Amino acid sequence: MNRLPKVASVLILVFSISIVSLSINFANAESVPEWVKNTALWYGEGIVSEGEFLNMIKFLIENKVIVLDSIVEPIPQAVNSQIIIPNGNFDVTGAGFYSPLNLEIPAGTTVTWVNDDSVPHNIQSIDAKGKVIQLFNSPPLNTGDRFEFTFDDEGVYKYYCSFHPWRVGLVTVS
Ligand SMILES: [Cu+2]
Repeated sequence: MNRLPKVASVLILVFSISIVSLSINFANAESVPEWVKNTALWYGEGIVSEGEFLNMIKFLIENKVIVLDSIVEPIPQAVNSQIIIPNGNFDVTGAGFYSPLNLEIPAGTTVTWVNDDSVPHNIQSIDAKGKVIQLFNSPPLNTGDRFEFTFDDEGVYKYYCSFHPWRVGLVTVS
């Protein structure tokens, strides 16, 4: 039996096991039983068969000494999105638009409005004609206050601030 290729393959295997343990999960060397180490050694010396050696690897995997992470596709999750009520939003003559003015999000997204202006504002959902509807309606938001609403259904949602009704924003849910 030619020993060299076998020794080399053991080295490669040990090396790949350490790569696995480094890159996938930490495997504690102290949790590798003595008989496993001996089996690896004896396999290198041609004393134990390849089958026994592979059984030993199987033992290490089954006993979570070698931890293989299963590849799991990330599940798309609803994201949180912010709409900033910027400084100067109250000023009818200024830019100060909601940022973004039309927020586009997937269904299930929680939207947070943040009042970055120096005066209070509120968020009132309105219908196509500009009439307030009870869908998402915030109390007055002081500077730094936040208001959240989760959009579960597709559609184009309009809102305004009842204190400054010239400020109209959109949330488009697809
Ligand atoms: Cu306002």
